[in-house]
Amino acid sequence: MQRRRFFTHALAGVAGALAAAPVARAALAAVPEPVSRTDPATAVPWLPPGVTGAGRPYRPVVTLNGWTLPFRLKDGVKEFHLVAEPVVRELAPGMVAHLWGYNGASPGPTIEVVEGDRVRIFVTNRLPEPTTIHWHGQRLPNGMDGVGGLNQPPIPPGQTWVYEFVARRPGTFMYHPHADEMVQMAMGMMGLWITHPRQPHPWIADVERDYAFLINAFDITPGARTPNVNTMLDFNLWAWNSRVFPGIDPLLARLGERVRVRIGNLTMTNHPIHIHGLEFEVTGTDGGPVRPEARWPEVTVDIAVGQMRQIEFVADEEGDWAMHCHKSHHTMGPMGHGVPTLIGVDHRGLVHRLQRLAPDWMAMGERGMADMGAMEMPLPDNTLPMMTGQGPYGPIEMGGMFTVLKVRRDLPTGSLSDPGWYTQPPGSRARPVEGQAAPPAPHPAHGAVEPPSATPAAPFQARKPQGGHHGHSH
Ligand SMILES: [Cu+2]
Repeated sequence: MQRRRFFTHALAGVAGALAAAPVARAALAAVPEPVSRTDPATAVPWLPPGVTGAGRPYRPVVTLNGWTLPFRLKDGVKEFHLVAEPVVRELAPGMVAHLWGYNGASPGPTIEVVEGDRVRIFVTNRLPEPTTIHWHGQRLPNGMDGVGGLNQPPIPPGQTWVYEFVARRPGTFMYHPHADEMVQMAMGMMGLWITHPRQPHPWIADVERDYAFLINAFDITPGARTPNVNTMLDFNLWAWNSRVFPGIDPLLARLGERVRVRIGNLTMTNHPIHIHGLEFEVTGTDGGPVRPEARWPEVTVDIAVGQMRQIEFVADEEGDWAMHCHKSHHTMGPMGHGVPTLIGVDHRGLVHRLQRLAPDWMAMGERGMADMGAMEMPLPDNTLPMMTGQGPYGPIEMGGMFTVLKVRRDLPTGSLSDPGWYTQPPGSRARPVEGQAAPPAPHPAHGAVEPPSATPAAPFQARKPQGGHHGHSH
């Protein structure tokens, strides 16, 4: 199979070859040449150049840490080519995962069309087992719905099949396999589908920024690269578009811009997505746009398994605003489930005895886990820390489903280049109060506070740090 690298800064070249050059060889072939991209950076969105045969012009969606699949226009039909295949995905700097995806990446590229478009999607199966694609949320003929065994036989390895239907209603949708589904989704097979309205729609606002991502999760044993595909609930990597903090790009908006964020959940649990600093409304779901009189303000939206939520806000407050899943273990990197709670447990005698044998040993977790965000713990290769990320004022102590919404007065229109950290106006940041030092809380081991009930039987936890952290032990 021929591969074409998808250069984000040479979009016109790719687009020209695929969409606007009817005499090009690719345009005459029975199946469009697949386009592949492995770079995990957010791509400048792809806009079809001069396509008038189908659909009105639209403002393209920005796929967070992803990209949009170019199409070829053939006799008024938008033709796409998806290749289901093994991929190597960087989840964040320092960790790659061996996943399955589409066209070089997990998730696969975003498909973006206009209401009323006739769409033809070629699907080549380069996996070692059969697959299908289900077009979640679409109105389509039953034989195009992609449930293996029910709507079609599964696509055997090595074959290319074709789906064809009209994108009948505007909205936010997704695609994923409906064959060996638990395995194939646990391996990262999924993608977004955006259908823009053909006419100005009373319930669909024009926005200056339109972001989209899928929530997904993996269970990868620290040190390993391939997900455990039989895991049902105990996932340890909580991702947006197969990226985890600090690998998730920030969402950018200029002060006063109207912003839409489209989020779909293909994990096995719900995710309450929370944005700091402003309020939003849910303006649509995978069932369609929400009538304006049926909306209410929120700062957190719970997205259940298999749901999509489209939220909108006006970015009218400057700053760096946290945006994250509100389940606190979903904003952490991989951790062992066997770590006991040690807050309030006095390790001093034990640490002294251990240190006579090994001077570097230290106790961990006695005062909470925040130390872990600051120290460089020795980790297995290809493993991310539990808590990480440096902000302008120190460690952010996050991982997993966390990023930053950056609202700036001077951001250029449509710019996707990170403006750096926000400069707070003088005197507008929380500050210490002089001369008000509080005495430390009494140590619970000396009787002031009940230790957590789970701790008496818990084994002692110790980690050998790299140099320079001796001050943490007693
Ligand atoms: Cu979550």
